[in-house]
Amino acid sequence: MTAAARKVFDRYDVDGDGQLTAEEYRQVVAELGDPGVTAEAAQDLIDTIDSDGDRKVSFEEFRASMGL
Ligand SMILES: [Ca+2]
Ligand SMILES: [Ca+2]
Repeated sequence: MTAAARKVFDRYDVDGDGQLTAEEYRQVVAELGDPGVTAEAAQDLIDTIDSDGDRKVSFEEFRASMGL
């Protein structure tokens, strides 16, 4: 399951720095066909998953959000 989570994470981590930002999330969702996500909505989602308060999502935080 960790490998599957890694795959999803890597897809969203566009610049490959190991952190998901709201901007990267928006970019991927737009590519998937929904350009209507606002910066605010994207940041809200990131903040929901973010547990250390840096407003970005690390792989550990991402995995924890999936219950893994
Ligand atoms: Ca990144
Ligand atoms: Ca974080």
